[in-house]
Amino acid sequence: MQELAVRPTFDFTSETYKDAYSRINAIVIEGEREAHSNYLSMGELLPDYKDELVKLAKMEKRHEKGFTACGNNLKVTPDMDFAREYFSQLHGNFQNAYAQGKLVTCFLIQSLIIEAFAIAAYHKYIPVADDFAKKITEKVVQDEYTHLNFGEKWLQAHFEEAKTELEEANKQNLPLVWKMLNQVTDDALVLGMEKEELIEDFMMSYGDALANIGFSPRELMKMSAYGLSAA
Ligand code: PL3
Ligand code: FE2
Ligand code: FE2
Repeated sequence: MQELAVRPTFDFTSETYKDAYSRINAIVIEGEREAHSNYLSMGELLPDYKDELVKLAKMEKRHEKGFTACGNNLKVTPDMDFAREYFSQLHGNFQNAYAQGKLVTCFLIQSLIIEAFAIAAYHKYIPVADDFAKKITEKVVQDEYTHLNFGEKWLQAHFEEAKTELEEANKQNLPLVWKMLNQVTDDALVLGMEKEELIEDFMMSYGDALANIGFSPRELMKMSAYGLSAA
């Protein structure tokens, strides 16, 4: 018997769908907007890589535009106040780190945590998205790998000096990810994205990144699950 690909269908015009979308879409738009500004900030701390970081920032600007179009296409108004509040703690931590010149912490927050978070969300969204959003998200997720990879490479090259700060920054910021995930579990489910699968995908990218940077399997297991029991 031939197997049929099962693709759940959603009523993209229902009020329930649009209501959940108004928050998830806003989070994604705000995340892309902050990513743009974070890469520009990192370029200030790292003059040698400024051109490259400005390039990454421009990609984030394009992502922001793409996801704004996705909301428009579904006639959804993104709840940007909700999204700003949603990111406020993580963004505050980034800005503090930047103000103190703590580049390693900036890398961990933006290029590892936020990019792995985005990759998990986009991966799980693609199979359940409307056709318009699907095309856009497929392109975006490729870029996010480039971003994660950039962070990985830089941290790998500076592993010895960066290790302690990475562990500290992980401790401070990873619990926020689980908290943020819990805040959107219900909305994500309306869009067809399951919490357990999001966690799994996040752990894969984040754990792989930590391994590539130089952490031992034991260290990275401990680090990538930090604070997860509260989720
Ligand atoms: C940077 O390039 C992009 C930043 C965008 C962040 C998007 C976050 C989307 C969150 C909605 C679903 C929760 C996924 C949780 C994964 C642990
Ligand atoms: Fe992005
Ligand atoms: Fe990115």
